[in-house]
Amino acid sequence: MKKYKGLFLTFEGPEASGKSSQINLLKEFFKKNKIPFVLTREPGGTILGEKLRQLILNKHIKISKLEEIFMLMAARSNHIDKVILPNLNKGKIVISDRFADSTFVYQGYVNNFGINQTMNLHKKLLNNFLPHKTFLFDLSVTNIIDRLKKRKQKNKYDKLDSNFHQKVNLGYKKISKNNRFIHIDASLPKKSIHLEIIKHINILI
Ligand code: ATM
Repeated sequence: MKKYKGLFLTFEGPEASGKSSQINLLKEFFKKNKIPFVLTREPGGTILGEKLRQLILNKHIKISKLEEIFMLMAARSNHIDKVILPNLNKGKIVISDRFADSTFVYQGYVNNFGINQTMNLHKKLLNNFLPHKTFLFDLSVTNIIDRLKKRKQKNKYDKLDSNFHQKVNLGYKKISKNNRFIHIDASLPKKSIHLEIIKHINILI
């Protein structure tokens, strides 16, 4: 990441872990402090990516595991070229709500494609392009399910199945054994999580 002027940060974690509300709080912080930033998400972030997102997350459309991975990687390739790299080259902070780690966990581990196999594809197809740092939101399965019960099911991965969430958590545990990851206790109050994230960002910029 050193070769880019900007900073690429991603937010990862299980469903209902509060990533999106923290990204919103961060947006206000960047605005207030006049820090140039771009917020984006995966799957999505570009016209092509958002169209693929609709297909990937649609409960009624049957796609195979391999097709899903190819669609995610196609969306990611477009996202990197059209949004992430241009903004990093302008010196901005790029924040993505999910990125490649989600594929390693959801497709590689949970859907059994294989973590290593998925990482190898990422290396070959996307030049192993990874974030500078990743905020990983840790939340217990009980808390995930409690929070999900309070909201409507949004997509095919948003389900109240404790085995599924357990596997997601285990997947994240397996891939996060290096210092790119900053673990966030997602059960803490919103405000203290926000302050913790800002503390890290102030060190990085
Ligand atoms: P968000 O709700 O955080 O936007 O995520 C949408 C879903 O996309 C998420 N599961 N849920 N709910 C995980 C899924 N996803 C993958 O399965 N693989 C990926 O590579 C990405 C980026 C997301």
